[in-house]
Amino acid sequence: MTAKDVRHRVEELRKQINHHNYRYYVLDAPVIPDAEYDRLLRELQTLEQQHPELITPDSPTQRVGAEPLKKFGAVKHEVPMLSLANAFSEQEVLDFDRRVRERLETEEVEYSAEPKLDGLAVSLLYRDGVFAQGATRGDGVTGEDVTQNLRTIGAIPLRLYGAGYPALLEVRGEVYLSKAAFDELNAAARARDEKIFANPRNAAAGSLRQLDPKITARRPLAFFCYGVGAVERGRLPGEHGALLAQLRDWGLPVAHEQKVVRGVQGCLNYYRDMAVRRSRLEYDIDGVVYKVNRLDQQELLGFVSRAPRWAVAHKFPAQEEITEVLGIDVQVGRTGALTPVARLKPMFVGGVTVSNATLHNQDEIDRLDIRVGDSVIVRRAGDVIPKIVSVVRERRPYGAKPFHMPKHCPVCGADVVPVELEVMTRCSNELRCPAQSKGQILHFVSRRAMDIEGLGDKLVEQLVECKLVETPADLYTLTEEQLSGLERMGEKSAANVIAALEKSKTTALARFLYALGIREVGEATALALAQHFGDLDALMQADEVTLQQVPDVGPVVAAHIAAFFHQRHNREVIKRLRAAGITWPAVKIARRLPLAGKTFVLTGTLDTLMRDEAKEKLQALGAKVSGSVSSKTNYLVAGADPGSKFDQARELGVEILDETAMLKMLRT
Ligand code: 5U1
Repeated sequence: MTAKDVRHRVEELRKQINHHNYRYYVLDAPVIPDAEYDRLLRELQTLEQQHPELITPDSPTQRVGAEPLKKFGAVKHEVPMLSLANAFSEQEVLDFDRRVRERLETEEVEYSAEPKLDGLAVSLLYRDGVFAQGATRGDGVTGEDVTQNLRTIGAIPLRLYGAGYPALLEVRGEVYLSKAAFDELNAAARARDEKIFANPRNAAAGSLRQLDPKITARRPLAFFCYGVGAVERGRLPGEHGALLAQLRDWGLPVAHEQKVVRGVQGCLNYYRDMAVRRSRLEYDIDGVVYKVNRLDQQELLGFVSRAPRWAVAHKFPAQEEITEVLGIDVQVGRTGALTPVARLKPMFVGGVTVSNATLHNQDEIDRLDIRVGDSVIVRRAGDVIPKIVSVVRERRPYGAKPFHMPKHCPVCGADVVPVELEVMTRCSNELRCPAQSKGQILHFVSRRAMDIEGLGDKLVEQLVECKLVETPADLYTLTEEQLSGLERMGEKSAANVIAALEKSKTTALARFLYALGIREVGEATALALAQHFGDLDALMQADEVTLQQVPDVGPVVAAHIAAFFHQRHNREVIKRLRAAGITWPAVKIARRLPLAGKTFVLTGTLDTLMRDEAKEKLQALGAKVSGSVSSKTNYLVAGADPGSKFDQARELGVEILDETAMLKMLRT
């Protein structure tokens, strides 16, 4: 190649790589596989190594390489980086909109609505389209020069894409870590026994503020822009939405969820929509931002003490709160598993009051080093169960001792044994531990199992404590006199319970199997077993190899089932239950499961079927029925007044059926 050829090839490669960066980071629509991209980058690196005179600072190869710093320099923001006023309720948003309309003397305002990312605000300065300097927000007037670290972030273009940008353009936005990147980072830290980050925001901030850019380069940071600061020699669109679209065209990623809405109702609808979508976004958000869309109106409104009058952050209820561990209880579950649970000083987090959080097992307690009296940070994201994420060590009270799981069952005092291959421990007293029999019985009577009404938590507790009931079979020996003699049991209630027990005797094989509480046998497996064997005796005699012929039954589940039926005690209980009159209609052995592999979700009120009936019908044909919509859902069956699942399904492009369509599908 001549020197001219090399120069042309280098330019061509840079153009191609920048184009693929744009497709990947901005449009989220890559057109070549990663391996092909890597090949282009390697070819460019090789040519630059052979011809160092061709290297330019905006070359895509020049992201990492700067030497570690002793400390960050200071950067003065020519246009101050403002903060945002917060609104914590719809009323506060209504007030914000009223103030805006009053000042502008207008009836309705158009807003740009955007997700508020939980990351780190930064400013990026482009001179003639080339990334020249990057800084943190700092105090809004002066920030830290993190140029070399920002260069390592793939989503930040080293050269703007396309043409027509101002000679000087300062872009503002947020550096963040996706939830998946955060989990990966923490998993790796855990594997190396290093300190883990409490949340993606801390991880992003910690990663960006590294003096050695090589460390930052190893962290999968991302970037979204949401506005501009200083602009010289160039014109920008007159509306915020159009401005973001222009920045996107210049290769700067903008959140895909950004949209222009009309009036305050448009804002509030956007908030509700984002609150639903939040848990499915790839990144954490702590609220949404509304900005007056017209820039001339923004100018009219101006600022008040470092915050613009034309924008507000509408925050979601706090997802993290600090509280105190009042105690650590150890609960014994239906299968005898011991679970430590932190009793917390109640606090409001993520929209609910939380007063306890599971600690899972001794490993988790050790990992967090959690002690009674500790102040802890509790996180409740979306509708996820609350979780203790870290301990505030500085606030640990003097003398707080490490917690160890008990060696004896806190309910019956029997020895605690480790569960093979798991970090869990179990009470060894399977047959006589009241916690286990109480749990077993509550499961047996539950709605999806034998569906025996009137046997609630308190009554079962009394029955077990008075030794009237030890196994589910004992339930069918109870008399009205025995029941009415118990606390808070009148004659009428006692008669109702006896009637409910009587009614439950006619059931279905699948329900009965589920009610037995065999480990790892949920409703779907119970149904598959019933359909495969057709009768209980055949199932009870099946060995592990035979059991594994049932769809979804693997070696572990097969071992649990075989072990359950092998136990004399269990066979005895089943014998007594059948002797008490429990029967089920013969099960037609399913040969064809036309809906096998299909996942359905049900929402709303169906016209003719109860939801449970619809579920049973679908499952009988091999379908899986799930409680929530995801990318794996094939069909959503929607009745009247569907909930948020309907919107989620629509967004994910899931096929939606009404009851008639579902029934037709069941028939054909
Ligand atoms: N999406 C978004 N986040 N955010 C943060 N827009 C946005 N705008 C901000 C901030 C601090 O400030 C400008 C309104 C000044």
